[in-house]
Order: sequence, then structure tokens, then C-alpha cells
Amino acid sequence: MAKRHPIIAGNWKMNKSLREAQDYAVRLLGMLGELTEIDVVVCAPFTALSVLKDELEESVIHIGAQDMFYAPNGAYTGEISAAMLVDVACTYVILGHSERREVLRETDEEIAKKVKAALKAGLTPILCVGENLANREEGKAFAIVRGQVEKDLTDLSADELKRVVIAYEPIWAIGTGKTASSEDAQEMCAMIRSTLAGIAGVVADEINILYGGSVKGDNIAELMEQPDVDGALVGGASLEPEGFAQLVQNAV
Ligand code: G2H
Repeated sequence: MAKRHPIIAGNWKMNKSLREAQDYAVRLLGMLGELTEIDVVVCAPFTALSVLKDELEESVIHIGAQDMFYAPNGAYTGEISAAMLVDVACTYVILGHSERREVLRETDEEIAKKVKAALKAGLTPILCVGENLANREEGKAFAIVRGQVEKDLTDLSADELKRVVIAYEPIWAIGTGKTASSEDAQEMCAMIRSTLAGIAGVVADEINILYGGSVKGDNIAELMEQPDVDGALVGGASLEPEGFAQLVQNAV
């Protein structure tokens, strides 16, 4: 099996002022500035990205956004392009988060266009997929997640697919304190990898698959032991730099 370099990405969601973002970056850098075993990513609101660029661009900590639009430029009031993210030193972008799918009604067609545009601009997309509680209770979790992976990764070359990161985030575990068991996480991540193998062949072994949903400092180690879980997308537990740094250390 190809060796994958683990990734822990923090997702601040709609939190932090410029001052808070700068303070966070300085403190995190002090704690994780020498870490090379794991790629650490901080995914901040658009308004905080230039502050993170100033503090983190030359460091081992990567900067990510939480969304982008698929068009390269033009009359799209309120939107941000992939090139604009590259301009503020982003190397990652979260796409298709369940909060955007559910609250903002984003479709798989839109998400697929965003994935393609992100890759074209040189960004690493963190594509989020996951089922809701009703899907799971009806026994449809695998079909829903497989469908999202297939629809959101259409029309990509093997070289492009290799650069995608998938985050499996069961909606019922997000911000609820309920984490999928590490066995559940492994089972779904393995299914995602076999779906990727169907799309991309052997390249599937090189694609990082993260787990997300109430990941904390005390459950990360067990999740990381699972053979198809290559890291985590962390919301609430990434908001304080000390707690996030400890979570990352527990994942090493
Ligand atoms: C899931 C996750 C981060 P949390 O949304 O993407 O958030 O860790 O707060 O459940």
C-alpha cells in the first residue's frame, strides 16, 4: 500500500476576528512550527486569510479556505475565486462541507465544478462527504456517500484525483459530541477508497481520506490507528491553539 502523509485540518467555520486569528497563528506556530510528521492545515474565514498569510506563509503550517466559487472571475457578487485564494497563500480549500450542502443548498454539480477549478488553480481540495442520521437509520449511508464521491469527482484525470483529499463527516456526528466509532469511520473510509479505486484505479491508495465529526484530543489517536483514516478535519476542537496543537501531537 502506498504511504500517505497524514493531514490534520482545523476548520474554524465562522469564527475569529483578525486580532484573534493573528494571535492564534503566532501561538500555533510556536507549538507546531517544527512538526513534519503531519501536514497541519488551518482553514479560516476569508477575512482572516491575509493575516494567516503574513504569519504562516513561510512555515510548515498550511493555510486553507472553507469554500470558493468555480468561475475564474467576473460578475459573481460576493464570491471568491481559486486564484484569489492562491493570492493569499492558501494551498487547501474545503469544498462541499455538509453545512454548505444543507444550509446553503449546494449541489453535487456545483461542488464538482468547484473541485475541478480548485485543482486547476493548484489548490488541494478537501472534499467533504457524509450521510445524515435519517440516511444512516434507513441503511442508505454507503449509497449516499458513494454517490457523493462519484458525482463530485467527475471528469478528473488520475493526476488530478491524486491531489484530492476526502473528508468523511457523518452529519449526525458534527458538533454534537457524538463521534462515529473508529470501526464505523474505518468501514466508511475503506468504502470510499474502494469507490476511488473504481474511479481512479491504483491511484486510490495515494489519496488521503480524513474523518471529521467531533474529533477531539482524546479520540484522535484511535481514529489514526485505522488503516484507511489518514487524518482528521476538526471543527470545535481546533478553535483554541493549545488544544489543537495537543490534538495534533496526539495524532503523531
Ligand atoms: C465537522 C467538524 C469540522 P466538529 O463539521 O468540519 O466540526 O469537529 O465541530 O464536529
